[in-house]
Amino acid sequence: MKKTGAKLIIEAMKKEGVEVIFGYPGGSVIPIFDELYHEPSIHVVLTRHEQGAVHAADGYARSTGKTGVCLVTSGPGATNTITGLATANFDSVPIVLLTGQVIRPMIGNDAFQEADMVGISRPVTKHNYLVNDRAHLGQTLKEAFFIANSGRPGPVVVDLPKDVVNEQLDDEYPETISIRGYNPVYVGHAGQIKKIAEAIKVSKKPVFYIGGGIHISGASEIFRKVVEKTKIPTISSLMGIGAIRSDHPLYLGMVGMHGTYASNMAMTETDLIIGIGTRFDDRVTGDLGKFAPHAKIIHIDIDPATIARNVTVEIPIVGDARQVLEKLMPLLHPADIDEWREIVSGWKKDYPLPDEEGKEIMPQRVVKEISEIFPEAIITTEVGQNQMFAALYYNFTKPRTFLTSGGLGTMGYGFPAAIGAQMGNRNKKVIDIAGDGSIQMNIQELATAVQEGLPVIVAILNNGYLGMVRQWQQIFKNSRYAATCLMRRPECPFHCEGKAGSWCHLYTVDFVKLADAYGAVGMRVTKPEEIKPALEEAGKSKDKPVFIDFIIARESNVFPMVPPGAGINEMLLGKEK
Ligand SMILES: Cc1ncc(C[n+]2csc(CCOP(=O)(O)OP(=O)(O)O)c2C)c(N)n1
Repeated sequence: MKKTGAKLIIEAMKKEGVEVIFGYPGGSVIPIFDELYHEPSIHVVLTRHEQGAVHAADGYARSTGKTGVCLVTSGPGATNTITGLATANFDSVPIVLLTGQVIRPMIGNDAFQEADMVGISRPVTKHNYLVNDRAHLGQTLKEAFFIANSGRPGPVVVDLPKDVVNEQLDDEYPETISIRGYNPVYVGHAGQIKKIAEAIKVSKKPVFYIGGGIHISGASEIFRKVVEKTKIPTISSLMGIGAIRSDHPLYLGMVGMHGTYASNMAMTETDLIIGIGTRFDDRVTGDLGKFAPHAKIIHIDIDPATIARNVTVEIPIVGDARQVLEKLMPLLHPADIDEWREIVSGWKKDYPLPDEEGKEIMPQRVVKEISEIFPEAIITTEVGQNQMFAALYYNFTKPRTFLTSGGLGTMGYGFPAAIGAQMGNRNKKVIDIAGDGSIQMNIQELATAVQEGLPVIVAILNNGYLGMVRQWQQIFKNSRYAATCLMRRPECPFHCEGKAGSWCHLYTVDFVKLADAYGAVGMRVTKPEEIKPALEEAGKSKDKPVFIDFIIARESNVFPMVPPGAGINEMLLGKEK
């Protein structure tokens, strides 16, 4: 029987197991939304901005491992997704984005709401398609889902001209596919895997260094067994957080620009790095010339293009982290490294994370209380100090519970991602740890969360500044706070030098009223002793988002901090060290 392209798209969604689509309609996708109107098995979440839709699909995908799906219109709808695509691409998140396109005869004619989505999205997607033949639609969708969530996952765009969507054809969604030239390698080379075990045997100071690939491949369980067996100290990138319990005795914490003292020192002193599912990003390595000077590097990754891109690797292994670790496990023995373990434990004990207390609310304390009251929450973050405080001070115990924009560093990610995560995990607590700058980037999604009845908590660490940039200005620009004060008014002195004065308007967006205006719950917390009761109260909400506006110390900083261009062992440790 003949069916429209739109009908085939819905058939594809059902066969791919899609339960939720995040989207925003427009003229060129009306026929697809119309089909969804008739399809009760797929829930459509109407976000308030296309960027919100992609981040929500991203949060859904990161927290569940399933593919996030988005549907937006042509032109501005499509271009509004670019930041979300780039965010997902950097962090290897599977998303299928369907974009409307003008009818085929109009393509290239500057038609109303036309944008060359394939051209624009190419550098920020794993793959993209323009479907210019109705007969190719099913095959293309099948490929899109396969590519998005296989190998190194990533976002795939399918651009759909409206006439293709409307055209009728007698076809079915294909059951199988094969894509020429696309054959991700999952099983690592057995000989190379044996070499890992041999390298560990002779190493005196080995470390595991793990990244987001551990979550993606579902390797955290086997990885923990490997750690228990070998007793090798473990370091993670921002993306690897949660793969092993934050309070595990062998876990040294996050490495890099805001890494812990123990991780940064261990990475500098180690003689063997076993890197798994990680990119050796510049935020991790600091000055490459000073990075891990004594180390032999083993690099396991599913993406051959990632291996040895930034560092010199002696044992490269292309493969899926879980499969490689499963093969490695029987070859391993407890590492004979008592002395090394003592050294790293000493660093851990002697240089704990700074813990500031005072009359004002300290952000570290807010995150720690969140961790105590909601020990198994899914935490999303925005970008800035809030992100680093969350990474460092929340006690993560499970994989896929820390959702953060690592590679692109996208402000405005956390709140829509929390919405997506809550859609995929209705029984879990989802908390966005936010800055007062970032939260305003996608604050309109409050309406989405209210409409969907999602009890997401947004903990705003409100310092009245674009805090992370201000921290850099304080340290490297002699406290010249150019364009980072969110309270600045025309009557402020031209050079305020960062010193609060009589002219200071202690202005803040009234997040409480704003939450109220949207139909959510708003609270303001100004004293340390109010933190806990407020969080407990917020935890009681069952069907409404809660904004908690924590008015924190204006100039608190994240330490340790590695200055740009320095080696990661050359950390600034904060005031007291
Ligand atoms: C979309 C976007 N624009 C700009 C930046 C640069 N940036 C990084 S951190 C930061 C400050 C964030 O301020 P806020 O959200 O208030 O968080 P805080 O650092 O105070 O916790 C800025 C502007 C970014 N990462 N993303």
